[in-house]
Amino acid sequence: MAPTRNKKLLAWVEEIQALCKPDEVYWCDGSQEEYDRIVEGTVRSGASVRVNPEKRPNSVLFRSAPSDVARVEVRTYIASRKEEDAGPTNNWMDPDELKKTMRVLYDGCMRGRTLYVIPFCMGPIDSPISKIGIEITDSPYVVANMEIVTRVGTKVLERLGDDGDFIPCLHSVGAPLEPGQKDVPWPCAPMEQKYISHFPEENLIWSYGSGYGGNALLGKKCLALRIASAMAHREGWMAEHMLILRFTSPEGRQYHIAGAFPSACGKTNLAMLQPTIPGWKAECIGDDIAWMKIAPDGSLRAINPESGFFGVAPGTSYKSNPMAMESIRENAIFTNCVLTDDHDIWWEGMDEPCEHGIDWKGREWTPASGEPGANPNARFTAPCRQCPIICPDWEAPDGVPIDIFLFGGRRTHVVPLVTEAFDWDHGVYLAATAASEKTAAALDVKGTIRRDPFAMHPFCGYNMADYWQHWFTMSDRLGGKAPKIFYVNWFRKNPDGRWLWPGFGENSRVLKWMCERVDGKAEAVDTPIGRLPADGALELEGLDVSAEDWAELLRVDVDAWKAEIPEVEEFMARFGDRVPPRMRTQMANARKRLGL
Ligand code: OXD
Ligand code: MN
Repeated sequence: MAPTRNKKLLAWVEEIQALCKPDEVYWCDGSQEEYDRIVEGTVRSGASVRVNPEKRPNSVLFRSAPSDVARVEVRTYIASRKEEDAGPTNNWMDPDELKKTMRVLYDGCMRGRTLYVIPFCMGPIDSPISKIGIEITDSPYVVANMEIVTRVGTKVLERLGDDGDFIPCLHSVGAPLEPGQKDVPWPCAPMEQKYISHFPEENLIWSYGSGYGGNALLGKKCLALRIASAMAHREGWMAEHMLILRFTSPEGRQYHIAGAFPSACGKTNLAMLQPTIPGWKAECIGDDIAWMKIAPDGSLRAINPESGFFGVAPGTSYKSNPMAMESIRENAIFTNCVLTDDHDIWWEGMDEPCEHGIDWKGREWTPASGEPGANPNARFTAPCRQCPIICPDWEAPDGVPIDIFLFGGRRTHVVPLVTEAFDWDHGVYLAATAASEKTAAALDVKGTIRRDPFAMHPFCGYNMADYWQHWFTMSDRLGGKAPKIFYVNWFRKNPDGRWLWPGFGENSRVLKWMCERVDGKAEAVDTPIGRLPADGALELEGLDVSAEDWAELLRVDVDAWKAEIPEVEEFMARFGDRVPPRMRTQMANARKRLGL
């Protein structure tokens, strides 16, 4: 019996059941008993292996099919009625055409499998900012992950009630089983049958053919960013690809920082920062997504819509991110990591080397194997509550007030350690022209530098130029309560290829300067690209950065900036006359300041 009387939900489940023809239907209640049972089922079927419970209680490792290891941007669609509403950064298809194609694929696609109904809430159950989604999937891996990264089950159906609305999210791995056919550990469909489809005008998600991460855990990138960004545009709020952290001064003044960085720029590390400057404290609220609304007092308040981390594993260590390492000591799901001889997990960049194990493809592995043991986009999934520095207010229904927006990317040259925007509109220009060197989180990104406006290039569910206008409009509504905007680059190198900035916990020094700027306390100097810390304004005491390296970190190479202008303008030209007039003003100002 279905545990709801919600008519829209009952009708949708019935429709999808008739289309996908599963062997059975199971409604998730979100209990621990259910999670344990579903995970145990994957162990018994051979889809996962249990990690040594003495080392990491209640944790498992999955190995995906080698072709299904990351988000597939070429197969991701924004199916708005008009192509120009999707804009040049999205793949577009006519919604009717796309549905026609996908209905053929969905027909009978769950034969031999269970259809799971996952009621989930993005954001705290009692938050007015939260939204409810229902994911239908035939993947127990998806169920287990969704039960960590979102709030799932009976409590969600209770909030939904008999008439409440939800965002339908349909997912299938696209691998029906014939009677008697044995399943493979990681079922999925070939690349040309994968579709990650969004219908922003109907708040609808259809995903087919991939079982991995953002392609399959539909609450995350699909709902909380692509669909939510379009809803936020219509409804006057913000859905951003941002970490949220609380930074508290020795005097107890709290600052809340929301930061957008493309994949593979250390966003999770920054979200779990351990400050090196005496007396300052950092607490994590979220590591990937922020939903923000203007509160009755005029401040911009943010929640983390997720309840778990789905972090990139390689490179995560007690040195780079001790709080993430502490978060994955138990109750974790690992994907595409190495299984060590004592049945623990391992990946490249972990503190201790691994001499021998089973690699992510299930083969015997040693460091001499010539290939990484873990896939570069291997992941850990763990509940936020297990993070030792999770903020006590991380589930506050009204969110936290944002003081600072941070943007950045991975740039080995040109971009200084930190730049403060002259004002909001200049900040929007900096964020819109953000760029980063390439990432392993997406399979199909070409070239080494990619413009990634607001770190939303893969995640904005409508025309990116309209999204910029939305940012301008939000500032008009926020007025004097608008957060200050900064741009950072932790990754600058000297001409010999040596990192100039130690990064990690030392980034707290940069955050402190920003907080002091918010309070009008620290000095800055104007340059053609924005405001940079004045001599001595950013605390360097106890840090081993030579005067020469410091000068290089803040050097504004006007010629290099000039050289980037044509490419920036070419990028903007892709949006044609949708580019907001205020962005054009910023482009003209940028030229003028550089003497062009
Ligand atoms: C992610 C991404 O997985 O941004 O968070 O790719
Ligand atoms: Mn992300």
